[in-house]
Amino acid sequence: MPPKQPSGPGTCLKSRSPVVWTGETVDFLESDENEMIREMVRDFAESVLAPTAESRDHEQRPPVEEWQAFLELGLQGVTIPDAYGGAKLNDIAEAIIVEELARVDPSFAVMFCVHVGLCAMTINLHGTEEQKQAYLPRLAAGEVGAYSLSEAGAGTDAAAMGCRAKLSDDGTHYLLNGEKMWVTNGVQAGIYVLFAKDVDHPDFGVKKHGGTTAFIVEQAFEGLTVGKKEDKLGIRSSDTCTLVLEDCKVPVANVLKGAGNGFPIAMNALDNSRIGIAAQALGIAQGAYEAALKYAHERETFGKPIVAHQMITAYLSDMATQIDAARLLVYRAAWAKEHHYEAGGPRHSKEASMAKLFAGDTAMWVTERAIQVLGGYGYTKEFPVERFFRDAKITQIYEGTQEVQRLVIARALR
Ligand code: COS
Repeated sequence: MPPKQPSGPGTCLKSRSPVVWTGETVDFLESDENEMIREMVRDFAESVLAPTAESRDHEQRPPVEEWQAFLELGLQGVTIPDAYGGAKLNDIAEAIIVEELARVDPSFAVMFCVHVGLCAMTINLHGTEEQKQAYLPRLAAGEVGAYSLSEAGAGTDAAAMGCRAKLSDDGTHYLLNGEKMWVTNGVQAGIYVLFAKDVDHPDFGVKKHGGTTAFIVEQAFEGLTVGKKEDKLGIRSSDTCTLVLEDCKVPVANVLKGAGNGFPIAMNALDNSRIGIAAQALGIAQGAYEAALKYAHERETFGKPIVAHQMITAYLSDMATQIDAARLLVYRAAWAKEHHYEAGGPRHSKEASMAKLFAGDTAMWVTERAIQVLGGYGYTKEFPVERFFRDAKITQIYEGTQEVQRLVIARALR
C-alpha cells in the first residue's frame, strides 16, 4: 500500500499518552500555543522565505529583508524575558520555530538559532543585571547577535584557542588580540559573545582552558574588523566569517561571570545550541521528505505513480520513521533543558548531544534518499532537495562534530 499524503510534523506527538523517560513522565503533547507558533512560522517561511531561498543560496546573499519581515512576528526575543523587551517561550516552542524555518530555509534557521541561542540566551543565563539591561533589549529589538569561540587551530579542541586578552594598565578595559573563525552571523551581527584567554589569570598556562574569558563585544568596538567571508558548500545564505582582533578594546564591565570563568560558559552555550542545530537538522529532513513524498505521488513510471512501487514506499517509510525518532530526541532535549537544567537540576549535555547526533545523521540520510526518489531531477536546482542535501552536511560538523557528540555522550555514560 502506498503511504498517505504527508501527515505533517508533530503528529507523532499528538498522542494523549505521555512518554515515559528515566522514571519521569514527560508529556510531549504539542500545546495549543506551540501549535499556533508552528502554524505562524510555517506561514512566514512559506510566504517570505521560500520565494528567495534559492536565489539567496546561489548568490550567498544573507536574508537581510527577510530578517526585517521576521521581526514583525516578535519571535527574535524568545529566549529573552519580558523585562528586557523579549517574549520568552518554552524551549520546545523554540525548537519548533527552528524546525519550521529549516523546513524551508536552513540558512535562515541557523541565523535565528545563533541569535536567540548562542548570543541572547548566553547573556541572559550568565550576564549581570547591568549587562542584561544593556544588551538584551537591543537583541530583542532585532539587532543581530553572534557567538565566537572557534579559531583556525581551535575548533573541536576549543580550549586550544590562541586569542589573548590583557587588562589595561588603568584596569578599565581589556585589549583583545587574535583571529576568530567560523563566526555565523559574523558580518551582520552588532553584538558577539566572544572568547579569549586572559594572560594574567592565575590559571592561564596552568590548566589547558585556564584564563578562558567570555566577553560581550560589539562590532563597533575599536580594534575589531570583520574579515574573510567563507564560500561554503551549504547554508550559503547564512554569513560565516572571520573576526580580526587588533588591540580590540572591551570594557571590563563586558566580561561575563568574571575573568577565567569562560570555558564552562562556552560549553553550556553549546549544550543549549546543540538542541537548536538538532532542530535545524530535523527541519531539513522534514522539508526533503515532504518534497520526495509529493514527487512520488506525481511522478509516474511503468503506468503508476512511483509511490506505488514498493522500493520507493520503503524509502519513504524509513524516512518518516527516522524523522519522528529525531523529533522525539529533539523535544526531549528541549524539555530536559527547561525542566532539569534551568530548574537547578543536572545538565542536559547528554540529551542535547544525542539529539544533535541523531538528527544530524537523519538529515544527511533523508536528504540523500530524497535525491534518490527524485532521480535526475533531484540532482538539479529545479527542486529544493539538492539544497537540503548540501545544507544537511553542516549539521554533522558545527556546534561540535558528530565525533564530539559521541565523546560528550560517552562521558555522561560513566
Ligand atoms: N557545561 C559546563 N561546564 C562544562 C561542560 C558543560 N557542558 N563541559 C565541560 N565543562 C567544564 C568542565 O567541568 C571543566 O571544568 P573544570 O576545569 O572546572 O573542571 C572544563 O569545562 C573543561 O572540561 P573538559 O576537561 O571536559 O574539556 P575538554 O578540553 O576535554 O573539552 C570537549 C571537551 C571536546 C567536549 C569540548 O572542547 C567541546 O565541546 N568541543 C567542541 C567545541 C564545539 O562544539 N565547537 C563548535 C563551536 S561552533 S562556533
